[in-house]
Amino acid sequence: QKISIIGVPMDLGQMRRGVDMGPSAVRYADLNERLKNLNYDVTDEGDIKTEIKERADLHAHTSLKNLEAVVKGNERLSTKVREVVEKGNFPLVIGGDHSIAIGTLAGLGKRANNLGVIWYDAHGDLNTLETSPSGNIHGMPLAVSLGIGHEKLTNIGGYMPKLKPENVVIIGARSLDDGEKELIRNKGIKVYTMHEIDRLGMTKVMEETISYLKKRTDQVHLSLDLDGLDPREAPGVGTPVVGGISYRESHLAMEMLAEAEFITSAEFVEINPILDDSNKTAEVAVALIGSLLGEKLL
Ligand code: DIR
Ligand code: MN
Ligand code: MN
Ligand code: MN
Repeated sequence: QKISIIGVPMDLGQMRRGVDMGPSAVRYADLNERLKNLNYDVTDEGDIKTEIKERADLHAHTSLKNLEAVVKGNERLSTKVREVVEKGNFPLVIGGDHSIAIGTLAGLGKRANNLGVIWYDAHGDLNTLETSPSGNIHGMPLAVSLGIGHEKLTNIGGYMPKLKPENVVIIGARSLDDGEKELIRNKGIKVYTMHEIDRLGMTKVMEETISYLKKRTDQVHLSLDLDGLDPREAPGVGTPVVGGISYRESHLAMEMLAEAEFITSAEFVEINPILDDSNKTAEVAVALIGSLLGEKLL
């Protein structure tokens, strides 16, 4: 099978610098090599152009920070993802902050009848301009993909919505804003918070997630925010939250997804080498990508 790596050096969806270096950090951690050893035919598509860093435009008539630049970068990403899917390759998107999920899902959704998503994250990313405590678009991509939010964001790729709420499973949540909790209840979105992960164990969480999505979707995208993991093991993220998913649990989750053979695209986001301990977080990302794509211990 063919894999296309797409780097997205986007850092305008949040306020901390350095996450634009995520794609380089992951390449430096030997992503390509790792995938070639698994006998994939790998194409590195390079990086999507993102705007020159003029942060938090003071002139914007909106408190959605860097809206125009985030929209432009995501339009380009959406086009690239669609091209990659059309040539039959598996898109592997490397961020960059989580606002890039808007473009990834826009590119994927056009081709799928019933796109499913696993949102592996400490956060819900279900904010809107009205509910956001920060105005940071990286806290909004899941809401946007459901068609909820500023129309410049929801219309990226020229259609909306990209996703149905019943086709989403959130795993690892432990920092949800009030408006996000309300949206989860109103839309009936399936969520495994850290509480359920502790109670049921990751094995059961993944078994349930896989059978839930297999029943109702024809393609499944994994959107993995490295802050879903515990900051002890993935320290290079902009918004760490204690009490997260362990490296071992994450590794198991990826292996179970590989066994289920139903992931059709993936993205790994929020890797910030400036906040990292050496290049640990990028290395964790590459190890998880390896497992997700079929690496075995024996
Ligand atoms: C917070 C943080 N809920 C916000 N979100 C983050 O700004 O909307 N998402 N960090 O990954
Ligand atoms: Mn996120
Ligand atoms: Mn997060
Ligand atoms: Mn393992």
